[in-house]
Amino acid sequence: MALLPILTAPDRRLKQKAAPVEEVSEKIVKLMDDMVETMYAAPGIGLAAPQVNVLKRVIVVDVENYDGGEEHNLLTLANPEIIEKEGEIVWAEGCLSVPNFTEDVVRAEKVVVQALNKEGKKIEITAEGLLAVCLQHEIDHLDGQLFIDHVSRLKRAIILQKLKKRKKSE
Ligand code: GNR
Ligand code: NI
Repeated sequence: MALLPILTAPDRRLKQKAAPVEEVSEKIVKLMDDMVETMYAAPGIGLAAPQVNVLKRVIVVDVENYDGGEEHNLLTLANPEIIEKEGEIVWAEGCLSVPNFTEDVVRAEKVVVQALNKEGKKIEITAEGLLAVCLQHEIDHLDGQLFIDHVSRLKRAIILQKLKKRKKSE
């Protein structure tokens, strides 16, 4: 297993659409394992492959990873798709690719997600609350979207300017 570096905004590689996985091959399983290790180390409750500079539709999620500890409720998914959504929820979201900022984002309160699991089997996940929020956040990454794309233009501009300044001073 290996820790992967996480891209931070602004970065055009975070704006690209990721390609579907054709088969959950050994290579994809290795990517999933490295992403899980990277997510827990960060610590984060989710991670999408484009954040580690791999343009494939792979995400990992564990919303019980509050303390960056052990595996609690881990999902490792390829080609996740929202097939049903319902209701509205506002959550103060953060992102490992937008470090040290949080903003309220409106999402669906409940979602049903179809995906391939680590064994390559087609599964369906019914989620609500934080898990639903996190799945939508990760699937957004696969389409080149960050949570700041869901806030006002002014807020987004301020955050991006601060991120740029921070990058320059590094
Ligand atoms: O660690 C994370 N926390 C979080 C909090 C609220 C809503 C979404 C998230 S996902 C984020 C990790 C991340 O950047 N995943 O892409
Ligand atoms: Ni994110």
